[in-house]
Amino acid sequence: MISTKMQAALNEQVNKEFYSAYMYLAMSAYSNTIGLPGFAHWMRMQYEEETLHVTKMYDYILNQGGEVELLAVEKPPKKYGSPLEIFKKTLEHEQYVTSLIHKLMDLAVEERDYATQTFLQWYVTEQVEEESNVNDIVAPLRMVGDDKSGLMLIDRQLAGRVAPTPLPVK
Ligand code: OFO
Repeated sequence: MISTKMQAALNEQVNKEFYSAYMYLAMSAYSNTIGLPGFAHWMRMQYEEETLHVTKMYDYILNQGGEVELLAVEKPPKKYGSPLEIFKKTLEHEQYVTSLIHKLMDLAVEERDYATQTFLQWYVTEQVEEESNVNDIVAPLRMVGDDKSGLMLIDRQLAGRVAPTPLPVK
C-alpha cells in the first residue's frame, strides 16, 4: 500500500519518464534530420529504455493497490543544436531526472515507506548508469570539436547501441 501523496508523486514521475521518452524520440528525429544516423539510433534506443522506466513505475503503482493517472505529456523541443549540444542537453536532462528520483526517495524515507524505498533504489542505480553513459559520449564529442571525420567515427559507434532488455511485466 502507498499513501495518496506517494501515489501522486509516482504518477508525476511516470509523466516525467514519458517526457524523457518523448524528448529522446524528438532528439532521434532531429539527429536524422542533421544527417547523423548513429546518433538517431542511440536516441531511439534511449527512447525504448525510457518507456521501460515508465511501465516499471506504472506496474508498481498498480501492484501497491494504487491508481494510475496518466497526465498530459509536455511537447519536447524540435531542435537541439550541434552534436555536442544534443548530448550536453541529454546530460542536463538526466541530472534533472536524478534529482527527481532523489526527491521521491526523500518522500519515501519521510513516510517510512520501506517498499517504495526498495523499489526506488533500482532507479537510483539506473540514474548513475544513465549519467555515466552520457558522460562517456560528451567527453569524445568535446575532443573532436568540429572535426567531421571524428564526428563520423562517433556516429558509427553510437549506431552499435543494442536495444534494452525488456523488463518483466508484474
Ligand atoms: Fe528514465 O532515466 Fe532517463 O530520463
